Amino acid sequence: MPAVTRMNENWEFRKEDSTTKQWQVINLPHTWNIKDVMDDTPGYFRGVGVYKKDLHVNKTLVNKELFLYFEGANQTAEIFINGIKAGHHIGGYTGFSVPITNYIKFGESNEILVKVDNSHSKNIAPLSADFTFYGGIYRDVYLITKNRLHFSTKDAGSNGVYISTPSVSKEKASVTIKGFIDNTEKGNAAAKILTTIFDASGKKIASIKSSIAVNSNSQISFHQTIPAILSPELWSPENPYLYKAETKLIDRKGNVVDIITIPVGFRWFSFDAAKGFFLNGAPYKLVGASRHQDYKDLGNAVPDELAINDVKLLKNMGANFLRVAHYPQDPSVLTACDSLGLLTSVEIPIVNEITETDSFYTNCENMQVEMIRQGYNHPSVIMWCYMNEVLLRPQFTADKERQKIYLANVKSLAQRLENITRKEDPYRYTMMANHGNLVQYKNAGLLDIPMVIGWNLYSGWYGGSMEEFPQFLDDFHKDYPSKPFLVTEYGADADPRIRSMQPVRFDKSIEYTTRFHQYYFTEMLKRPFVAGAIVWNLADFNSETRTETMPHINNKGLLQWNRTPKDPYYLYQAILKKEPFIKILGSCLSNHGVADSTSSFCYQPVQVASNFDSVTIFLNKQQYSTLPINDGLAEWKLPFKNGNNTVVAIGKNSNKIFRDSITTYMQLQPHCLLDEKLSFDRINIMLGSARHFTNENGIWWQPDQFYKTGFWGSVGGKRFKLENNSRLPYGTDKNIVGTDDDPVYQTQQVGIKQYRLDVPAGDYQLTLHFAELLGGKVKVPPYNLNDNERTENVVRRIFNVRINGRMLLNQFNIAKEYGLAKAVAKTTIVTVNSNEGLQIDFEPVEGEPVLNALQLKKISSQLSK
Ligand code: GCB
Ligand code: CA
Repeated sequence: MPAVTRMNENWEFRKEDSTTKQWQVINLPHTWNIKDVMDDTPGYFRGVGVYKKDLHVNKTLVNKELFLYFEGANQTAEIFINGIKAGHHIGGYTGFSVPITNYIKFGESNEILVKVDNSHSKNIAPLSADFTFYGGIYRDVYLITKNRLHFSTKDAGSNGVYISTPSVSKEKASVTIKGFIDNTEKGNAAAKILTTIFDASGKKIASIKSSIAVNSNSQISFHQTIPAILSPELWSPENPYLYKAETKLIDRKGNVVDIITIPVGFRWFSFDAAKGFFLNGAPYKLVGASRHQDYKDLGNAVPDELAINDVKLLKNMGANFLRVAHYPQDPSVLTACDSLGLLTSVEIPIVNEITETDSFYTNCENMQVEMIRQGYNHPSVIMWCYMNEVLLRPQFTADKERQKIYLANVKSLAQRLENITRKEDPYRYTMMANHGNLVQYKNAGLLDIPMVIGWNLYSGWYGGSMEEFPQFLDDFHKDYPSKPFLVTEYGADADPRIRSMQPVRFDKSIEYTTRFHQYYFTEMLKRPFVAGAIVWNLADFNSETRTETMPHINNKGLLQWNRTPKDPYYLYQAILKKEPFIKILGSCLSNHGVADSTSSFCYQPVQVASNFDSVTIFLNKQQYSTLPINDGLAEWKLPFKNGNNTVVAIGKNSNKIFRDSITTYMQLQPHCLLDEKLSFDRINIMLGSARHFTNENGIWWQPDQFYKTGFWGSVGGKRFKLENNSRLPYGTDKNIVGTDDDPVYQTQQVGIKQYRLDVPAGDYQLTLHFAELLGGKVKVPPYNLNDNERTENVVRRIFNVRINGRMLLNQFNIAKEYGLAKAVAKTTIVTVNSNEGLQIDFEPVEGEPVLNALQLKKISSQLSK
């Protein structure tokens, strides 16, 4: 019998070029990029990493065939056994098997050495993308021991046996089994292949036996058909019923020499351009999300349990679809989709652009074949895909004639991949995902190639308005009435630390994003011709080149990078779940708020996501209104008091009451800082935005206001806004060096004259925060359609800052003293006398003064002295 042993433990690792030459003991999965993708220095190590391990091979195995199986190493790997090269692989996202028998010393210890290289290669996809190309052996490695007569391990990293269900109906289903057998014995072999189908309870329901003969040192293919399994129990996300096919290879003497077990799901499906997707004969809207494979603190080196947990989280959201994007992922993902019930699409990582070389094309074709053969046996897969937004960065923009050739090459590569896919797997659909430039894809002839079109649409996020989204859906359907399509991506960033009472496009607030999802999803539900609604993305993920509020992270996840749910996740649960659901949205309740003028209450918005018709809300045992739930949500404004507050939301249906409750400690800040009813001890203010920001340590920053006598706020100036930038509502998207609280520094008030805080007498610690936001070359991450780089003029800015008349900063020049986009904090102690308040004056010397943020903390009160 064959044996498969996981070989993750006790490897040694070092970077090839490292000066120390020190080996470090590690376990797989492993990546060398966990830290450097998160630091303030742009870029991350892309080069060669070397792994080695001693493998003792028992003498008893001398008549066996041994293979190493790598589930994934990014992005090329060379394997050496006892110093001799045994194999190599190109492409970071598919598995591969390396025959090692000929290099092994039996009964001894053998050195396995693997060189992995994640350098940029113009011949290997992806060339560029909005995600990080972490290097390493980042998935499991196995040692496979087989008999000399065995199901082939040479077939594109597959297990050598392929099951299809060419025709399925309620009445009956057929099963075909195909595969390859290798014989490395000295003599010819005669054998039997026995495939048995078991139902989920383990009952044998069908079987087929065939005889084969294989010459020495050769391979044969085989083919079996089980014509009819009657009244099959159908597979669907709602009922992921799996049969099991067990294919045995039995030698002349009757010994089982190899065995492959494959899950079988009986289902049929189709896409209809007018009516959308159909599963098992009924209309079925595909709803789900894409998943990237990385995880906080682990990079792409994620153990199977966490990958499987992602599938569970998606399933538990009420979804029925996973877009495995933008590359094939760990095999455990598709296995989990089969058994938990999620339909899937899988794609190879051709993203943004191609290279016009034969080796690029061949590598893409190989990836496509590996993806299909390795994923073939998963009933969850319904589509094989091959390009994502391939015209996002069309090369040769300055030379239109040359660009025509480039576009023709993109098209011919698409056609090659399409042809291969249809040949490899006639039972699934093909798809490619495009960004929202219809005309560009139409003119390039790309809309005619795949069977299904995916659209990645972001109006109302990167630019434009949300209303352009349904318009696009209608326009495309009108233009291409016979082309099935789905929305393969839509989403908006939600930085879990940012909230806003006045959410606007691209402010990264949770509130804007919740609204965005509600709107987009509702519009897709209204349109049967939209086959699917696939959120970008299930979880936040690393994209090293991104900066913005959380540098290096794309925050479009419904879950945070560590998989903590954000509000939009609950919104989907409310809309999709069949069982009663009611959830008070967490981010709406910050622990801080500004009291109203009576200083007794602070009115806070409270959102509840639910699938009840209406929900009644209680705060501190007092009942407030019952509101209808519209598209999954209702929102109240409730008066929170200082101290503990308990919110209860209640939904009723005919026979039962369902509730959710939360208790939150609210620290009310007085409306007027002089107010004695609520003691004031600190205030943290961000200028230049309408955001609230709570950092990792729970420090709450509130937005600025204009000063009025008796209160606090800024005098003069305006919010910093980048000129000619239609994407950012305010502030900069630059990474601010030296802080994790980037949003505190990314916005500012320009031309500020004064900051005044009417505070009681006492000693205070005052901190002023600055960063020079303008100047220098800015690399713009790949999603920006207009330019890859912008150059900002350096402004000359010199100013003085006085605190109650005393000079704190004389001739202050942030850029000169600290550099650009660097967090600068200036702290001082001030004594404020009665009826004096605190006044900070900004005096321009050259250019306009700025202030990014301010913190005031009471040290003592003079009254209590
Ligand atoms: C896209 C890309 C995806 C990006 C996403 C975004 O269209 O397909 O790779 O991450 O947009 O967040 O901008
Ligand atoms: Ca795995």
